[in-house]
Amino acid sequence: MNHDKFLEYVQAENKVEPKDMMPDDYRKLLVRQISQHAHSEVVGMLPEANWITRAPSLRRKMALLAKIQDEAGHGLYLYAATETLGNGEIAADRDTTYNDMLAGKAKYSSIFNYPALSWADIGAIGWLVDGAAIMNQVMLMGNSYGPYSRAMVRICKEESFHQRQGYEILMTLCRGTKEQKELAQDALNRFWWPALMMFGPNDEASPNSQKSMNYRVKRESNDSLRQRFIDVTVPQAEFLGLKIPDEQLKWNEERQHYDFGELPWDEFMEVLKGNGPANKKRLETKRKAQTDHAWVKEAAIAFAAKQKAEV
Ligand code: BYC
Repeated sequence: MNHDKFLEYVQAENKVEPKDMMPDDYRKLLVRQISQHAHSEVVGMLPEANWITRAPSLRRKMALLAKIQDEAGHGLYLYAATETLGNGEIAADRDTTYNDMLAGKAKYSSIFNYPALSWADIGAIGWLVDGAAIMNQVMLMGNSYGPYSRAMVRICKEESFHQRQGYEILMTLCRGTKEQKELAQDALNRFWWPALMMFGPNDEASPNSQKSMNYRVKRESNDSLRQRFIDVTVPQAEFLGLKIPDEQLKWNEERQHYDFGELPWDEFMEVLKGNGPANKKRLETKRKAQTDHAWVKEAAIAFAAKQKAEV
């Protein structure tokens, strides 16, 4: 299949499977995006793991543990989907992609470079971070690469539970004492803009969008998903009785959308360069785990080899 035929094939809503012919730039685009998505899932476990021992009740602790385990599972499906793309010339094995992340060469979502400072942040992460992730991932369920698209279906179901557990934490805090409501407002103040930046740069500053749209990997633009997220989230904040920290936020009757202020793009660029509040800590933690827990991997490989020999 030549390049034009391939484009026609994906644009007619057909799925591409691992053994199908595909152009190299399609393969590379997917390796980049799916592996970065996987890195986001496993780095994203860190801010929340920080609160497992301090969850305010057994029920909250169990829900948080289950959520964090789900994120590890999402990482696993996504690394596995990435691995289906390796072809001898383009490396997609887990060691290569993971080491690129540890070396700071591959990105993970900017949002995970912000710390979780209070219990209310765990609520804000579920509500806003998982909420933004679902908005993006529902769109990705329709992407043209079969294994990625199928992984998204399952991930979205689990993310929906994550979003609700976060919103429920905030509902409880907002119905509690004045101090508890202040904690919730403070979490919203700190997580609002970083959550909006999860959708990536504005469309005119997004170098990968055009190709990704042509190949039907991205189905909607960064700005259109961001707008939809704002439109659904503002009423949720109002229901909680919280104020979104944007003086320019206003319903626009003509557009039938909320208008909103300029995002702090300088901060976004700094976070992407590795200078966010927690970038160094996140990578150090993952590098240390790689060394300290190398024995787990070695033991698993030895066990698998022993089982194979016994068959
Ligand atoms: N952070 O041309 P653009 C979760 C990069 S985790 C960092 O628009 P694209 C969860 C972008 O990679 C779910 N980097 O790119 C887990 C590109 O650089 P490279 C996370 C960003 O790919 C635990 C450059 O900027 N979701 O739910 O067309 C606990 C230019 O951007 C960001 C995903 O990973 C960012 N925010 O569009 C709780 C979704 N934005 O790669 C929750 C999968 C942009 O050329 N990814 N960049 O060096 C995507 O959908 C797309 O890659 C993006 C960006 C929409 C993020």
